[in-house]
Amino acid sequence: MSWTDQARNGRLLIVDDAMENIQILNHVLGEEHEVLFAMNGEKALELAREQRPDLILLDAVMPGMDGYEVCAALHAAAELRDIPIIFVTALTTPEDETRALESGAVDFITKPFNVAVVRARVRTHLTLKRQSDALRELTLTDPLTGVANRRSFNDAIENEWRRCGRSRSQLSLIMIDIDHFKLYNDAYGHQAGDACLKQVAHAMLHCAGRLPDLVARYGGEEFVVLLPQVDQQGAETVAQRILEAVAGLAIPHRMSPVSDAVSVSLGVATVLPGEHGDAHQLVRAADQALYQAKAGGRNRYCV
Ligand code: GH3
Ligand code: MG
Ligand code: MG
Ligand code: MG
Repeated sequence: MSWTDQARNGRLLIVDDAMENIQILNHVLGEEHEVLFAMNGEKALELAREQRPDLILLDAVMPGMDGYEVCAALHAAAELRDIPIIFVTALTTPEDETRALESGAVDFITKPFNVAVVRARVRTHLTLKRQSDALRELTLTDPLTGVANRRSFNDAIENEWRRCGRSRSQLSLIMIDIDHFKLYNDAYGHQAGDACLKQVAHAMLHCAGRLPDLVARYGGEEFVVLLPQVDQQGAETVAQRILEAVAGLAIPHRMSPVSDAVSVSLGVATVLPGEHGDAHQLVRAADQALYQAKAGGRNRYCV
């Protein structure tokens, strides 16, 4: 088995203004991949946005937006930037090829092409794309619980701070800390502690179900839930839901002075991000509210 053998069943977007060229490429690649096609640059961008192909095969010379412009537009969009682009073109000079690579293409295939070479190159780039996606996923995920890690949270809060600032909408943050977790480990052992962390993390995922919401492990037995475009009342509702969901897990905690079962304390904060201040301010506010919840007896949320 060659190293690219797993690179089948990719979703490819073929962009060419000539139907005949699309048909040829579809014939070459359609058997082992899902093929979408667009006959102009605008349609290509629309499809890329809607269907998120794994790879784009792009013609250079087209009326209207040409391939270089499509390439530049794809690279300007953060969510499309990582889709690899292979130029497939009748242009053949080193200058054409250089320009394509400098515009962000990963490869350059000249027409007329060899069928086997096109298949092999597509597989190679799909393999590389899958490997880089997997690595990226690893850098953003907490290995124990499977939720986002702190790095991912740091990126998200900075992005959402800017985004909510632009749209003049509120940004809420909940910090969650498991109560008397040291005693839990002492009573049941570290492995049971790990299993408890997983269960609590999963329970929180169900409480913050909307797409822009982010549940992350902030460290040790502390989690955060970031809620873009959610006001204080909405954030309190989520906090209450988390309290109930964790109680609903009914994980016995015989040494807890607070409850018979594992409980959490939560700090809720909401801001309207503006020109002044930064994301740290929101983290500090949630942390202070969490401190209040701990001082006030635990197993509760404070604002
Ligand atoms: P409080 O109610 O004030 O939060 O008390 P606490 O005992 O939860 O707080 P403290 O910060 O003293 O202890 C946190 C404990 O969490 C200590 C540490 O052993 C445990 N912990 C942190 N990370 C992990 C982990 O990955 N696995 C397990 N099993 N335990 C962890
Ligand atoms: Mg053309
Ligand atoms: Mg803690
Ligand atoms: Mg704790």
